Amino acid sequence: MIDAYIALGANLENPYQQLLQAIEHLKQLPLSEWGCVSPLYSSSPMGPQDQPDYVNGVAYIRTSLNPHQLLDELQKIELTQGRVRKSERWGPRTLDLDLLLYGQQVIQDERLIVPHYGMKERAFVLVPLFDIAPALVLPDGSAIKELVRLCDQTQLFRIDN
Ligand code: A4P
Ligand code: MG
Repeated sequence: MIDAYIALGANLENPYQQLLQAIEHLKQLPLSEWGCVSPLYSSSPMGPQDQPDYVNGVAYIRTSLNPHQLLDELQKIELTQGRVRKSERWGPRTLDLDLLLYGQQVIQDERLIVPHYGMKERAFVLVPLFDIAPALVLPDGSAIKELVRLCDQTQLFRIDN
């Protein structure tokens, strides 16, 4: 079993409920054991500003799925929850599930970049990841604790849950 961390994000059609529903789906992943989910946060949009605020969080699972099988499952959940892929980069979505970390593996192919390419700069990923894995070190040696200290958290608000 491999430790995997998954980022959850949504900003359409009751994003808070979208995340709760996604968590229920993640608990049902085949060949996997549910770990936990971070507190959820509200964050202002990165990218185009003419879209609603996001709800973000990070989930931890243990899995025997290989990384591409896991990505397939995450994309199935996105589609179940009404995700329509549009061409606009960083545009609004009902649910985005990104594979942040798959053990200490580094993956770079046409379908998958792991660790996720944006995670080291995004407070809405780093802060919830730190909440559930404060001692985590990325494959490149950077400590989550240090990345959190450096990131801009001014647009991030914890939702009581
Ligand atoms: N892909 C490659 N690596 C991965 C990975 N580690 N995890 C490929 C998941 N997918 C990965 O993804 C496009 C393709 O990326 C997939 O088919 C997969 O093969 P997508 O979900 O269709 O596209 P996307 O998510 O719109 O693109 P992108 O560039 O990944 O968007 P981001 O970077 O996820 O940004 N603001 C706030 N506050 N909070 C947010 O959560 N999210 C975004 C989306 C923009 N602004 C945001 C937030
Ligand atoms: Mg995505």
